[in-house]
Amino acid sequence: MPLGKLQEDMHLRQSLSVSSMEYVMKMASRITALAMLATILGVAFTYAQSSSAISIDKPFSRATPGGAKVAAGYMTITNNGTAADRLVSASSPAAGKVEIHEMTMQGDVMKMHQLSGGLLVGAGKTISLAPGGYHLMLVELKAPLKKGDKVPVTLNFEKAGKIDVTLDVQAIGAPAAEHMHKM
Ligand SMILES: [Cu+2]
Repeated sequence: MPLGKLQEDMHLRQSLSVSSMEYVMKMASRITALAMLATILGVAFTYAQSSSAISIDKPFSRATPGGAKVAAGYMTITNNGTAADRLVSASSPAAGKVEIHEMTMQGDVMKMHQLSGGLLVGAGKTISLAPGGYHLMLVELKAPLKKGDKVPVTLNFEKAGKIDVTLDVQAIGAPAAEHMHKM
């Protein structure tokens, strides 16, 4: 309430001979209402912040050899929240689509498959997307990736929502697993 209005209100009440005690009570209830409103806003603010429980570290990719239409995206995903979250999808203007993959050893052979249900990140857990394991797969690359390129990717989490990251493109040179991406 504007101060001017308060003063006017006070003046009016005094002129009407309302007991000062009643006036104090009325003001106290207004202040209580304001305090409650502040608390509600505070809770809403905290809730909004908790949607950023996910943090992403060191997102990177590697330069693609000539003609390759796919590239992998790596990063570390940490869930600082108290509830599990799930990376459900991703997209990038640099690729036709971005899939979430896992690479596993089957005997002597590295195989990868798409995680159609997304990638679960438990409360308080850190998951590494790294060569030889989980990774994003940028499919239908619009142009080859060169060392030094910055590739924007939007991650879409079930709870945290959309998080934009930038893949730092490093040199070709690659851990053994990398060439298996040529599908
Ligand atoms: Cu893959």
